[in-house]
Amino acid sequence: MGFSIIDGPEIETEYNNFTGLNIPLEHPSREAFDTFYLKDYSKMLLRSHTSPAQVRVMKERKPPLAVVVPGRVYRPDAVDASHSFMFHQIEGFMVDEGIKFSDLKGLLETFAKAVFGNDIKMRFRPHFFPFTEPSAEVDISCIICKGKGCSVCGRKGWLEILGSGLIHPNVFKHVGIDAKKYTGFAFGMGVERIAMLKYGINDIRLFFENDLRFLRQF
Ligand code: 2NL
Repeated sequence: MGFSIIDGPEIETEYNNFTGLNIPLEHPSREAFDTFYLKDYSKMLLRSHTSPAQVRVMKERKPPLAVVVPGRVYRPDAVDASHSFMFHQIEGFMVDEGIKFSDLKGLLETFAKAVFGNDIKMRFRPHFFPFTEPSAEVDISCIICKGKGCSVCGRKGWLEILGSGLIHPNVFKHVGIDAKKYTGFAFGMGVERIAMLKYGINDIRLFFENDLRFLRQF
């Protein structure tokens, strides 16, 4: 689809991880409880999402832009079957004149059908992210019960696969892109979560235990 694949550093500034993304100073995700800081409340941290790499790209390059950023992210969560202190995200964004929500919708539907099959349904659910407005979470019809309701989807018939939205004008201001001229969309997803849904993996720790029998079965 013409997206450039870009890397960013895993050690980031507080500015790129939070402030540039319109995440307010009092936001709970900034606390040491939810983010690994290198020294006590220093300005450097382990990125808690891949978005700071997108902030870097927007500062360095001019629109039109179409970029995806895969990579490791870190959060001080207690490890269990669905949480790990390190996991992977893929985020993407597109910025140009006249980018619309329907562009995002078409892209994500193509993605969801390529990964989960042509017969899935997709829905957008209104949500809040500080860095997008409007924001939406995206669900697909449950791949196990086809939407009827089962234990995998918690009887809802839908599975959340990612978050998305139109880039907030305050983010454009921080990176020096003219929000009157340009619009854009962005989306982000957890790589392990997508793989766990697609392949029916019930424990995230399997990805990181280095047992090659686990990886070789795919
Ligand atoms: C989720 C949600 C999202 C973005 C990531 C983004 C990046 C920039 C500006 C605006 Cl630089 N947005 N990224 C937007 C919406 C959702 O991720 O649940 N990820 C696992």
